Amino acid sequence: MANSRKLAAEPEPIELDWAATALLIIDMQRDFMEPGGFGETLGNDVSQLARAVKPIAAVLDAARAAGMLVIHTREGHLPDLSDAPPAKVERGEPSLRIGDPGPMGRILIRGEPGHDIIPELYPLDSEIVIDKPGKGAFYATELGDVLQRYGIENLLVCGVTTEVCVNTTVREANDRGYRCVVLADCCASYFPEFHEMGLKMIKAQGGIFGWVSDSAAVLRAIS
Ligand code: C5J
Repeated sequence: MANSRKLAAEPEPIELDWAATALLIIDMQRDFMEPGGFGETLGNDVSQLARAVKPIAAVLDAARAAGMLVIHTREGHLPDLSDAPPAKVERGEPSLRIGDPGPMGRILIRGEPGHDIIPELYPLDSEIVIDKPGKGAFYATELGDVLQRYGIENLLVCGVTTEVCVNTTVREANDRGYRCVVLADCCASYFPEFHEMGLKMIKAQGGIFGWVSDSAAVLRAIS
């Protein structure tokens, strides 16, 4: 992997020090991706998210081959729900609420099958997995400490959903000084129009929250 090579991106190409860059894969969990999980209980069509899996797998393979730091996140709560605010648990009219038993175990609870990452993108033992109770990956987690420990300055961000956990994490990261490059085809939303808007919000105004690129550009740059 070249130490620093320009990555095609919007609003403009960006030069990254790859040794200071991590791949951050947000919430590619069965609870969001598969029927019977949290996403579907909220009334969403989970098939909308499948399109991101192959592009993420390609970037993940390349990142592993290049020796890049890989971090996976999972949204979920402790079995006693002590980290789940009532305002989150009680919201809306889901068919099953957070903590209720469902076909993949208790909805959005750590340790349950539905909370785990989909097999296609399963973390290696050597990779970092951050469990987060919120939408942003920095809130109430060790992510900030991990990035500092590894000398990370730049994040390639993938995952679901574009406008919720991806956008929230990018905004948190941007405020903490990280350069975030969101990979458009490696993200997805239950609402295609929110996906498009979520990406536009990141790269608007000269890249107010970061940059938007794609899997092909990353493969060209790091392979
Ligand atoms: C949501 C997420 N959509 N990972 N979580 O509730 O985006």
